[in-house]
Amino acid sequence: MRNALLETSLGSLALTARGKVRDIYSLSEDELLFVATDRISAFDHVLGSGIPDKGRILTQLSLFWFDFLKDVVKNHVLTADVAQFPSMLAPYTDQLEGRSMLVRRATMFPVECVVRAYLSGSGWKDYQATGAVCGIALPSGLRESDRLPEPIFTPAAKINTGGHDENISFEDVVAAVGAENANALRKLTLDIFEKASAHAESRGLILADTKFEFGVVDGEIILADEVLTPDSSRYWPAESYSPGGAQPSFDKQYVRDYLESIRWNKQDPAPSLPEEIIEKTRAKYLEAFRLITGRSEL
Ligand code: Q0N
Repeated sequence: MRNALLETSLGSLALTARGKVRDIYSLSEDELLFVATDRISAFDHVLGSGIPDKGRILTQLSLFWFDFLKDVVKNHVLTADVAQFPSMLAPYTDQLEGRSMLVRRATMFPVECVVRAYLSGSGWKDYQATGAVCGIALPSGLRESDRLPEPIFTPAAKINTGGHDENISFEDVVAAVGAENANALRKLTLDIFEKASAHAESRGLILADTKFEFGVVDGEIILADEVLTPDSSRYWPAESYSPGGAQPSFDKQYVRDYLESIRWNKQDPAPSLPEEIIEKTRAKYLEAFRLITGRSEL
């Protein structure tokens, strides 16, 4: 049985942030080390088991998309080649290889830049309650998972670890970052989405929605965080798309179905997963990687 990396430990390096899945270390005033572990979350909890290679798969997917999008927007990646990392990281090569990126430290905007082309998740909830998403009025009579007339910018405010992000209006973004930045973030988000979703579609995948995070370096807005991974996006196989209800999760459906089957109460401690669920889920992440990148090897 393969093993999953659940937690990094890089000696005396300072952990800047630990997300549900990613660990970020401070290297210098200008540089961070971004490490994707094999942790997996479901129903807002990190589970007791990891998915072997998930961090590598998601890092390689992010790198594919950063490169694919580089003519539209600059990004925070300096290098993902461990051999080019500062020599103090050399002892940790086994933990870092394939799953880490040396990135530029940016001043992050306190906004999650979400774009939705289909009505799902919190967008569907808001629409049912108000007929709008983030203050954007939508046609009446839409069903869950329906395609929207056009992709819409539906920003969210970060709520610290745990808890869902809160959908906010464009005016709230203006209040937080100023009108010029708000307009730039909306345009970048929609432009990136248009290019990425055309590629996904050409590979038989619907990109229903995704979330970007941007920051500023030297006065310029750059794309940061992870991009267009199954953790930050909803990908649906075009072939089985069927609006009028929730679509199965491309990557986590085996996990969700298992957790429902054991009637976990969705409180900590989150359960571990049986080997079969881990293997099937790993295969889904690899399938997403293959479909999107056209490559069969990490
Ligand atoms: C940064 N986050 C939130 C872990 C990641 N390039 C950067 N410069 C400065 N800060 C950040 C980045 C980036 N990327 C971003 N924290 C620090 C993203 N979290 C979400 C949870 O998982």
